[in-house]
Amino acid sequence: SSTPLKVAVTGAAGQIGYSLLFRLASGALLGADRPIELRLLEITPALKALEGVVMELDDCAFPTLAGVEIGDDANTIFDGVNLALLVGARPRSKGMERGDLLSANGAIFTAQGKALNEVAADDVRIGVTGNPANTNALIAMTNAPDIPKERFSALTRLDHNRAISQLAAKTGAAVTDIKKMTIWGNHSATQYPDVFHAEVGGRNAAEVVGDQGWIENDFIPTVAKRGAAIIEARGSSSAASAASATIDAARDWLLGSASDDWVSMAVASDGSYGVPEGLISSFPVTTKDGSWEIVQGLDIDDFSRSKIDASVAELAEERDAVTELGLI
Ligand code: NAX
Repeated sequence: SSTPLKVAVTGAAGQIGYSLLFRLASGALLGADRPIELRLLEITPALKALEGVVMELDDCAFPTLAGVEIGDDANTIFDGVNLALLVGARPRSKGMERGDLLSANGAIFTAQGKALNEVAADDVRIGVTGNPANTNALIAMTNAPDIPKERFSALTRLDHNRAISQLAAKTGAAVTDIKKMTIWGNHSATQYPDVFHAEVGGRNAAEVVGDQGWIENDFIPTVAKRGAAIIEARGSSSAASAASATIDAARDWLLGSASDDWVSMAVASDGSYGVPEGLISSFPVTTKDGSWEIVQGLDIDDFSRSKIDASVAELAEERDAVTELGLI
């Protein structure tokens, strides 16, 4: 169809926004034949900087960019959007307690959930990148009662891509030879990147690696702490890779995952794999026509069970904290 897809991006003047908008506008989401219209939400003090970014978008003369609207009012910006990428969030500043961080983000994601509920298109899909992503998605979902719960997801695709990259480097395989990677749980240091169901060139990845020590002491912590390593090296948090993963996740959600593979998405649990219903937790999912399904029937051994349980326990704690704060 040549009707532009209306895509909202929040935090559009931020670091991730600076990579994300240009990729979206150049056709990385839906290809060169489908125009998109960008709806960019920022806080008032960042609108001037955002105007500069829009000048640069104009200067790219992207054939697939059908229009750009910017503003600081969610009800205006989210009006009729088909896809909302919620990237903007309140970062943890020095001396900020966990509860303060959850309240600050709670204010953002309750308001944005309500606005989406009011004005988004009937087919809207919402992807949350801003941290704490899983719990922010839970807050937005709970504050948007008229939007089906399965339309909300939080981003663990960056973790998924990091895990593929690490496994490819270890085994000497190409990233395209790695299939069925899974991130379980929270997008945090407790996440569990699972190679036991992954494949390298069609063979079981754990068997190809043949080194439980590497999996436990190298692979898992490297993937889980990659964000911190990037900050240490670059002086700022991952941005281009986060933007790329945000697009990968949205593209696969809308257009479907490959038939011989799955992807990781944090979605509302239906109780699968013992994850309490309603928590936004990362699972292996297949996607098709804008819907996702949790991959069923995977054997979870004791090692994986304890890792999944630990991350899910953290999600339950975050949910309890935002419940106590009255945000959900
Ligand atoms: P920046 O601080 O560069 O940009 C955030 C932008 O959001 C700012 O321009 C700010 O003005 C805006 N903003 C704040 N409140 C807003 C509101 N109520 N409405 C609209 N805009 C608002 O951060 P950046 O590096 O772009 O990261 C954005 C978020 O992504 C952070 O929460 C970060 O922690 C998170 N990340 C999530 C990742 C993931 O894999 N899920 C990985 C990368 C990143 O760390």
